[in-house]
Amino acid sequence: VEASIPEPQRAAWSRNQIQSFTDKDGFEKEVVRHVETTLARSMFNCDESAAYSATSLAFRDRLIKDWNKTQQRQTYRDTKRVYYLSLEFLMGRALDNAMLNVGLKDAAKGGLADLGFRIEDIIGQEHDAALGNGGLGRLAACFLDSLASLNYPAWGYGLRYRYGIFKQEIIDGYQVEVPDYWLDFNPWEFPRHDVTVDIQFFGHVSKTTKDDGKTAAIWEGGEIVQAVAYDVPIPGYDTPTTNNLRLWSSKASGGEFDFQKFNNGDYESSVAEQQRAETISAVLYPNDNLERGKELRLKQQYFWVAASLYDIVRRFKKSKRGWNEFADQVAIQLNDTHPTLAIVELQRILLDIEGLEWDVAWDIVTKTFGYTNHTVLPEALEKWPVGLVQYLLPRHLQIIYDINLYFLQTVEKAFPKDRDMLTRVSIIEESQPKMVRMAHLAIVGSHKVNGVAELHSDLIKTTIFKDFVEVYGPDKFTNVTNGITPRRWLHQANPRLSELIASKCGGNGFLKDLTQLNRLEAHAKDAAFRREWAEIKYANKVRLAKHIKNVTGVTVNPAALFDVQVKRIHEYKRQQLNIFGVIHRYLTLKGMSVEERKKQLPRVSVFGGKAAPGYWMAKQIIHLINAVGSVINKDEEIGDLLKVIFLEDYNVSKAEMICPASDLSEHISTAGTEASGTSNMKFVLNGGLIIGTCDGANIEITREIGESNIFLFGNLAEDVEDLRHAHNYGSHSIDSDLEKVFGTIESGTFGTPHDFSAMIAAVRHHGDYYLVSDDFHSYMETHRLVDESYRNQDEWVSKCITSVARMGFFSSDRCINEYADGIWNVEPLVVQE
Ligand code: Z15
Repeated sequence: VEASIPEPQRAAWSRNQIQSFTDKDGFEKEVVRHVETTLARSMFNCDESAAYSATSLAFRDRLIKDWNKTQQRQTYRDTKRVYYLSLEFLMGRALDNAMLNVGLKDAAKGGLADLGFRIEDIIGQEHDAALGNGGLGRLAACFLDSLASLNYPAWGYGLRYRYGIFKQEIIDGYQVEVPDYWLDFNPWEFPRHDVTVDIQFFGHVSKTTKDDGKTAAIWEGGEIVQAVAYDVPIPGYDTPTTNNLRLWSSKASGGEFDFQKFNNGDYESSVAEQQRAETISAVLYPNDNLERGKELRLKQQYFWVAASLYDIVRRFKKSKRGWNEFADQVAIQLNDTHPTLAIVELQRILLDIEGLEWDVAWDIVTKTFGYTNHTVLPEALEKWPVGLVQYLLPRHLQIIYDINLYFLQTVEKAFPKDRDMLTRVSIIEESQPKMVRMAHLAIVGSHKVNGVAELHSDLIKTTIFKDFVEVYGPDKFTNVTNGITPRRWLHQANPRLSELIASKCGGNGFLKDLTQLNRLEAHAKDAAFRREWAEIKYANKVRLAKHIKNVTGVTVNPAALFDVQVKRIHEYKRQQLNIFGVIHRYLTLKGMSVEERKKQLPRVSVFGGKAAPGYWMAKQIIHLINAVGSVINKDEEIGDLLKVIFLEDYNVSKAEMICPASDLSEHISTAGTEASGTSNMKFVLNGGLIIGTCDGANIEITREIGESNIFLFGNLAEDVEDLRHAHNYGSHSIDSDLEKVFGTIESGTFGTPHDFSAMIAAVRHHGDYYLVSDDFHSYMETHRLVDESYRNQDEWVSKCITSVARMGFFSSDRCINEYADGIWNVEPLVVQE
């Protein structure tokens, strides 16, 4: 169809395209047009929801043009493209981001005001796109923003879950999960019913002899599920580049109904079959840093990977290049091991369908893939039972065995007679049942493996992947420290601070070159600047205080120190350490005279985060936080001196309100367990300080901003193993202050003590794996330092300004440029306007 339209005609059409709005009046006209035609409503009953829809549609129209042009440009120039495969994209809201990136937020603000709306209320109408669990999914979203903003030809590939991460409600202090049905009205996605891929499952493999006498494998039988593409435009900031995020949705192949069955009167089973197919993309697995080995999850992985690879190969073939150029045109990044089957699938395509020789194909495969590891926690490392893979993907299992065979042969040559080495590095774990180790497969099938912060990248080389460093040498392993997009996490989340920074940094250039923040450093000692800075922080705290009042009914004093820990609830992240610390603080206040109390600094401890629905201990932690809050918050003796808030349903849009309002945030994981952390960066960039352990990116943040600007405490990663050993085989004495906390819980102060006995037992009797007791004293001492430091507001605010000035390194732009240089070998596609 495309080719049959003569070029002059096409050129004429593109010249005559309707021009998008460029100002307030143009915007208003578009809103009215969309309300009255697209939405078929009258302006007389245009409510906030309709205004949101129409505003989104107006901006969407603008994006579509840039998006089309970007795709045309990338096709025409045909340079190397990056494909970012991620099972999660935690995008949050799109409208505000689109307005800022396109640069017409002020026009929209004025236009909406004319129509009687406040822009914040309209932005607030949007439902978060929450197709992710936490850090890993949000990192993918930040990467898409940077890829587009830096003009890289890049695609994201993911799954279009009908249900994203569940909504969390807190009922009687307990987490209750509610389904997140988010697709009701989503102007940001475009169904591509013409872009579909048939995906095969089950069946069997037979051998056939080809014309040249060689044998080839044929995978036949089984069932087919159809993948349908849904495209989401990803606008870059201050550039016309608008990339594509392609999400796959599953449906039964062969249309709406199986008419054969339908006509045979088997209506019900034909509908049932359709529903079974749709189940594949129905729901995001709500586990963060935990793999549960469910069959449907493996189906999701293959469905998404196979559809994406088909699409990538189809696009490559359009260029009419030879296979020897594939890896020069295509870089595929595996976000964790979830898409590792892509390695096997590409090898299958090249071998079985394109007829390449094994070695030729394998060379292409390994040059194409890069693998990012995000955790060393053993419970998060993916393994699939061999039997399950055999049943679901029989041909892939054969290929995995062959990959393993050739790999082990090379290992054997390098390490003759080292049986243990072979057992350790094998892709197949010889356990009962046998398992496919996805991380091993990902390493063997990629040319680079990276961790996400320096400590983490060192740890994977010395622990879980140690043997592979011996096999491949150290150069295959590298570090790319995570980053965040300053567009969303500063400019959008904290517009007033962004504006103040711009006034001292020579305009908005810092949003694209975050190192320009260093121009702020000179102003840290300027009293007037500090006042403006502090005033903005205070206003952000007032806003959060209002939200807290609205959703919990608790009044908090915005002048208090806001101490925030928001992230997934996990024992390794140690929210239990925080709440034990809060109880200790409460006991200390209760033990004081009225006079003494008056001298104390008021605090608000804010918690937020979801527990995986099956993670019982994490749910107990949430319960304890709420139980403690409900006692302390109504203790009149304590009043403003201490409040404990659990904010329900923490998500991206709430993070955008919370980060700018924090004075102190907690990043207190057991050393060596948090691969990087990224909210630590968000909080510092918004002018808050950190209390944290020497873990993940905290270490590099400290190096950048200076030791005097961060509150570090606790044992080091290198000591963790010995401490754990001592707990289990030596004597294990619990910190005496922590014992007092336990005693208070056990006395029933916060409700039925039995509810919390498992949390206490984990420390006292079950080896205290996360070193809560070992770090408790140093944690409390460090909190005392925080109080002392906060009393000197001039010094505190200069610390905050200095820290922000030194945060340039943590932009996801820097991070993406490192991937582009060191792993993908791709260049930006310069846009000539
Ligand atoms: C996840 O959110 C992370 C790692 C994982 O293995 C899974 Cl399954 C989910 C997080 C890390 O815990 C966090 O430290 C890191 O900052 C983030 O990925 C992005 O790299």
